[in-house]
Amino acid sequence: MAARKDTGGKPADRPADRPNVSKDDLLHFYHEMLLIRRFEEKAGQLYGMGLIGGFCHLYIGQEAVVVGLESVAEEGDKRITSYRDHGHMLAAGLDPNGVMAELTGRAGGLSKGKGGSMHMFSKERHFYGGHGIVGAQVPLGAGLAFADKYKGNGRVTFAYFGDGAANQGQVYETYNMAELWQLPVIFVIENNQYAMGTSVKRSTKSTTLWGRGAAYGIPGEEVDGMDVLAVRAAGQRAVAHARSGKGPYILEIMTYRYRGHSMSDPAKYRSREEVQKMRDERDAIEHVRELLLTGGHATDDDLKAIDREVKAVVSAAADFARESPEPAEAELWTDIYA
Ligand SMILES: Cc1ncc(C[n+]2csc(CCOP(=O)(O)OP(=O)(O)O)c2C)c(N)n1
Ligand SMILES: [Mg+2]
Repeated sequence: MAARKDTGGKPADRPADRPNVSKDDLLHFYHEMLLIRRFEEKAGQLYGMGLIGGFCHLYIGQEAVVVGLESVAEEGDKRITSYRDHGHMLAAGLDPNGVMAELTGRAGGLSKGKGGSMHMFSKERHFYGGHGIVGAQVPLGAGLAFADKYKGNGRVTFAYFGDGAANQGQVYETYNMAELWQLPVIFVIENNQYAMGTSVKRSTKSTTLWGRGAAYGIPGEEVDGMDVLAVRAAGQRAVAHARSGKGPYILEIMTYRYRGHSMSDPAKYRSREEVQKMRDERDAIEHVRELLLTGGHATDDDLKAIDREVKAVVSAAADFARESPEPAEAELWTDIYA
């Protein structure tokens, strides 16, 4: 059974010499992670102004997970995730304007303003949601992989879920079937240490979540989710396994969300110091920034130019989301089953 542990530590202590990472890769990671962070900060602001209604779960702090894994995905690979999905959509290449306008419930949104934060979808970019029921996307992800195996098209599916979801029965039924049928699916546990206000330690006796795959014959590993290079390296191993017909693989990616569970979370279950310590010592964007600067790959001015470009994209998305019209009344009767 494959098993590997990353050592973690402060950004400066982490190995900078991981294979297969070029200057362009580092610049790309920096850009993508920053785009997600600034987008989410803007979404938080629009929510505060009353322009976004309903639920809104921000991804700030977890950016390296999806950016690292998207860097090993190939065209046609699929992804499916929970309600904490804005970052996954941006990393999959969905238009920030369409994502932001969906948050504000406008006609220009990816689901025509009828889905909101948790319910977006893009067949073109192989993004299959956005799911509000905890864990529901896990068997659906195996179903996507089943279809690809049936077609023999060499595609893999990334099925993302949280540490809280990892205690659900349907996850283990899925593990069994996925290994039995050797489905090309990568189960990605985004272990951000909390399920709403419940810490993993309070909810879970055996906290090595990836290790549970052993009961089904599925290999896996724990990954430092605050290090995009570690995520990419683990992603390469997982994809090589799944794409070569060896079946599923589990990545338990240790990460952290800086904001509350959703916009309405007072976050009384953890201390300010705990959050601040992660921000100060483990921030994934800061890590890549350091690698770029200390490696001589970019100057402070280069990075400032990227910051400006990202801010302009996000600001344009917010303008688009405010100016896009409300959905027409006739839309009540489209995209429905009966
Ligand atoms: C079946 C089900 N039970 C409960 C909820 C309420 N709920 C929404 S999010 C959540 C916590 C899930 O935590 P985790 O899987 O760790 O994901 P995270 O929010 O940390 O990304 C709960 C209990 C739900 N949406 N669906
Ligand atoms: Mg969680």
